Amino acid sequence: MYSKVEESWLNATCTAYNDEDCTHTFQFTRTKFKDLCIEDEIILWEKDRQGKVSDAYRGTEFRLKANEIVTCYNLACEHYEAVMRTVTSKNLLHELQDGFDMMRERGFARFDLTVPAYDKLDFLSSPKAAWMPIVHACLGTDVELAHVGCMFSLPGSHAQIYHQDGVHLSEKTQLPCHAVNVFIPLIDLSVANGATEFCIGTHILQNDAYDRSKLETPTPEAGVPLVFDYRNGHRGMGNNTDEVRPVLYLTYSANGKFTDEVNFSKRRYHKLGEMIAAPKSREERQAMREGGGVKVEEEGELMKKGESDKVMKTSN
Ligand SMILES: O=C(O)CCC(=O)C(=O)O
Repeated sequence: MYSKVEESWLNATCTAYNDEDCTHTFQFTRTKFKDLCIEDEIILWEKDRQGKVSDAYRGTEFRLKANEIVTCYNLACEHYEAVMRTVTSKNLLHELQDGFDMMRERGFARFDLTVPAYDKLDFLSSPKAAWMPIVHACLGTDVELAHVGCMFSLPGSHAQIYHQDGVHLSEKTQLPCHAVNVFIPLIDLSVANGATEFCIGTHILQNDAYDRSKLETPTPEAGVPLVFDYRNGHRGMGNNTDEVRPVLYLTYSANGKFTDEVNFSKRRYHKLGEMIAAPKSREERQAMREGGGVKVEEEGELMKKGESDKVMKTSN
């Protein structure tokens, strides 16, 4: 991860984890960019990086917990279904390509979801979240969580066009990192399900072109965060499995330094408006019928009176 001090990479190693207050301790080392071979870029993920990433870092603590992964996964799926149901019911499929505030297309069969329920999940926005020491080391103490979303790649999605999420803030000099993305896969990533491909070193000014010799495709397990400079070139690969591939992401910026008006603009996208509720399941309908204890009694009464036609109405 390129960071504040001159042109250097920042390597982070988790050396301790405190069970009581759930905090992580990291040891940071810096290497001058000019002294490096390309393998030294740190994009953080679970896999061993030539001994730089300690066992502690690879431990189970440095990731979302299993129940948190399931919660985020289910919320993303429910949100995707709710948006698609609403878009279909409101006859707005033709507007999907332009994007809605709640969901934007990012390539064939790949959607960027804004899941409102994620805003209420404290474990995502917590200053004690496992990835925060790294975020602070890159951006300084004063950081803002600018956006939380989910990249929802459907079975059969295509590889994306190579891109950077944000531009350099200066065209002339290489400035320190002003924003990072934290990607957290909600299933184990693999080449088959379309792990994100990164082009190492492309966050350096005038070094941003796609270069096959600089490609890395980390395959972290579910819940393991992957932190990268907002200017780093990358693309989501195609999903050739029959399972959706949701990747939660958090965008942090150095406070006051940067607001992304392109990706997260409220004005740019159509508002989807009120969501259309899902039809009730068989179980819910059954529960409603049974829950209406009064109705059951009434039904009994009505039956006695031989008014069976009214019974039919109340019980359906
Ligand atoms: O889905 C992915 O793996 C990456 C998505 C992405 O980079 C984007 O849409 O900007």
